[in-house]
Amino acid sequence: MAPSVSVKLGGATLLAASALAASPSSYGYGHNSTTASPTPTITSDASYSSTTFNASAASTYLPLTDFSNEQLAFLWDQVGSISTAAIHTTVSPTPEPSVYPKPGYLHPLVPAYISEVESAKLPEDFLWGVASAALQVEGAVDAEGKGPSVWDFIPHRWVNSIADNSTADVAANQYYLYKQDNARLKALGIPAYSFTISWPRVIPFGKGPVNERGIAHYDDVFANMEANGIKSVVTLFHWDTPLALFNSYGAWTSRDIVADYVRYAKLIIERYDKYVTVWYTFNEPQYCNWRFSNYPYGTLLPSYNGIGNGGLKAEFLCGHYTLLAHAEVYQWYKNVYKGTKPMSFKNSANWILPNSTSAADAEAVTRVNDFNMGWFGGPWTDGDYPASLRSTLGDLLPTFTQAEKDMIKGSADFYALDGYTANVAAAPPNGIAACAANASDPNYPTCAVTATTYADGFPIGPNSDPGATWLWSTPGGIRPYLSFIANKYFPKVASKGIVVSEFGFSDPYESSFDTLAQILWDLRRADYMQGYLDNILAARALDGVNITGIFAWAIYDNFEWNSGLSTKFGLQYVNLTSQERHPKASMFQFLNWFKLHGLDSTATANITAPIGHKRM
Ligand code: PNW
Repeated sequence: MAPSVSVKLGGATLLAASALAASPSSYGYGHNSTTASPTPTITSDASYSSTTFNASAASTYLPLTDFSNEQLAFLWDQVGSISTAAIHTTVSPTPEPSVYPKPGYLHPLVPAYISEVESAKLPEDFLWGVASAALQVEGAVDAEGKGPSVWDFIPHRWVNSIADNSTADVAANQYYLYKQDNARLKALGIPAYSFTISWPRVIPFGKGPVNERGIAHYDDVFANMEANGIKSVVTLFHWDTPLALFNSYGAWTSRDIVADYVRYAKLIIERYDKYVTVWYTFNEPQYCNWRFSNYPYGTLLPSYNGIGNGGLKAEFLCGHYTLLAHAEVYQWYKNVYKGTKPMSFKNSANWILPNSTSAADAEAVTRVNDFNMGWFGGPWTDGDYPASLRSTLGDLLPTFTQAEKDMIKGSADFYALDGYTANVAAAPPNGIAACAANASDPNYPTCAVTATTYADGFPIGPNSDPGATWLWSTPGGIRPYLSFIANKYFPKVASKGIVVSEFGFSDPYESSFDTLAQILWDLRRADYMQGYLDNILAARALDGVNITGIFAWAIYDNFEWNSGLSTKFGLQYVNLTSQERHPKASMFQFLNWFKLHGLDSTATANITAPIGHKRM
């Protein structure tokens, strides 16, 4: 549920819209009162001109033409004061241990879930590794000329919006520790790292000049990845929209974002394509309803483009511009730049089970799929939105021209699924048709009720941390889901391939453990890893789904958006004081699985731990 919005005083925080709306009449200018005030005489000095000010009438642009240091300082003042890490220069790596502390036979790793795939092997070109996102791991948020993103602003200015009141100011400090992190990946034998570039680090205002120091940083990151022999899987945008673009035109609710994003994307692709194995334009545009756009519009940030406080209008405008921005980059990359690396975007979607055998619940399942996967399914279908979205949303859903549909259609080389969990869906009590016809129905527009318990009330799997109430461990869901996507929902994707681009787990109350020993044996995450990996392999080896890659979330503990630093997803623990990283049992579960099913390597030999009943 979205936290309520309140305004923190101080800094250059924009005034609440309600306060702005009240100001004109209190000064006697520009109101519509029938008892008209006399025309004000401001001054007898003719060099003054006067106008009728009315901030609540602001509807579109705050021109963004000033790219000065002063304007950058103004943006950071809008965010507030930033914490700096004790380590704030790039650290040279120290040698990694030759063997890491790991689980022993008294509690071996979780045994295999699916015996039929115990000897199945992955092909040589199978791509696998761990994942992160810039905002969640980098820290150093105002260092070396970076501009603020909306995700720097939110923790500082939106009171109580982050469960533990933490910020991403320092996080795992990857900005300064990447050399050690890459040395660790290499030593563990992890062949690829899926990470993201911070747009406001490279272009501090989102548009306008490029920040040389930001570019120099990523130059080093890519060079260091290459030196360590780790493949770079790169996402261009993972929700950290430059704050200046919110101030200027409402970010993802304006078509202007398309040109600004495309310009940024081209810069990064032209500079780093030679290093990159796979490109993702966007992370999970499904969260256009939340992380992209359900920001404090009209309160902490201006409300442009007639979107009021956000809501459905913002959500579907955001999705629309995201699809256009993605497709434009894709077509440019393939047809103009002649890029050869696979390109797609990452989708957040889950396996949906019907709550009963009724036709209404089956339709509820279809609607959930349409409003998640189908909304962004144009690249794998006809370039347009599903009919169910069009008929339900009407004018709330923007329309594509035929040329735009043609641009979107086919604009992805494979499907990328961030598939973490599952859900049970039921038709709403008043029926789907009544809900779909009524925009004020509480279940509108999906018109399905989703749950994490079966009809009998039993949970669909073990729960995760209270900071991730949406996440339940459901390894049995990923296998049929992958078949469903390949064979039924997006059949055109079947030959192109599916990458499981994120999956991961947050053990309950992990942040309450106060010794390293308690933290390191993360049984639920280890079990989740084994269960998901076996089921993904079964989809590939037994069901014939063309799975071409697997990435675990996350490389280490990080800033989990509105849940802050206390909801942990890491395969490595991060000591937030010393910034040391320690592989958890789940990391060994993950690595041993690839040792068994993937290519053997000397590095992975160092991490072998006993599995189940088999003594090593
Ligand atoms: C992903 N769901 O988000 C994001 O890409 C990461 O940034 C994030 O840290 C990670 O998952 C863990 O939350 C998701 O409701 C958010 O199914 C929600 C869902 C899935 C993924």
